[in-house]
Amino acid sequence: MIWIHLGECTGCSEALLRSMYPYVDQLVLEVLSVEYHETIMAAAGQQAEDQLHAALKKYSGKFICVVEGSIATSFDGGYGKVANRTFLEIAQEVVPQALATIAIGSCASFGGIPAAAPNPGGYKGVGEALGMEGKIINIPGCPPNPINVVGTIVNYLLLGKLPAVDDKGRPVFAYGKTIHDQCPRRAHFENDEFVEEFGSEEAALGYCLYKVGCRGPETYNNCAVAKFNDGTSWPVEAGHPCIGCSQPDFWDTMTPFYEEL
Ligand code: FSX
Ligand code: SF4
Ligand code: F3S
Repeated sequence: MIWIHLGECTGCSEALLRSMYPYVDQLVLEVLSVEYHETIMAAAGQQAEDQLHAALKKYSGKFICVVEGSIATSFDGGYGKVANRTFLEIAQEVVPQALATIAIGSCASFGGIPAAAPNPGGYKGVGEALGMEGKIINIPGCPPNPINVVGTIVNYLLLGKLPAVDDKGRPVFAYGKTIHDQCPRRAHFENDEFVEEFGSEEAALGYCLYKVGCRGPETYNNCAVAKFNDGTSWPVEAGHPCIGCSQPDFWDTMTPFYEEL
């Protein structure tokens, strides 16, 4: 695996470090050969650059590429660089050589926060920026659930193929249903039992968060059943509305937060 970082916050990598089934140490030490990952590799500077190019030479056509972050396309890609090369140049070099490419996070999938209006850098998701839409698997979420990333990779390792995807390139096993359709607060929605103010009695009773801005009805993701951090919790369980972090055009179409759509 070669993992490249472009325009993002590294939350996707942070999420992956909390992977379980398998835990990240097993994943990195026993399951995958991680040839390049800026956050967790020991190398830095020229040594890191040399490692990327050595790995590309050795594994061209045989590696899984994971891209974290979106790509600046305005001003010849001038809004984002690593080692004096633009994100666009780096992605154009690495992605076409991969056996399969996984766009991890909403940034890599659809542009995400770097692409929020007015988007001076012209940030785009990887598929769109490279003209490779439909050839890249998208695992959106800001950050995505590591279960969905690992599930996609393990599916490939076990079955030799990527999982079935929808028309936005998202694996159906994870993004086939809305948050709303899997939400434990759904009965409150149907019964007109809503939280209208945080800290209220209705909030303590676990009523539906629609009126304080929940985007669960238009967000496709499996947070309600997969949960985060070893199944500990997820936004709505913690009392916070879903902000639609995995949808295309998150951030612009989901803000202002905390207001009913
Ligand atoms: Fe951050 Fe990843 Fe959000 Fe983006 O996650 S958690 S800004 S989807 O690319 O690092
Ligand atoms: Fe739907 Fe959100 Fe209400 Fe859950 S809290 S039932 S996802 S609107
Ligand atoms: Fe994101 Fe909503 Fe899940 S905000 S983490 S898609 S509950």
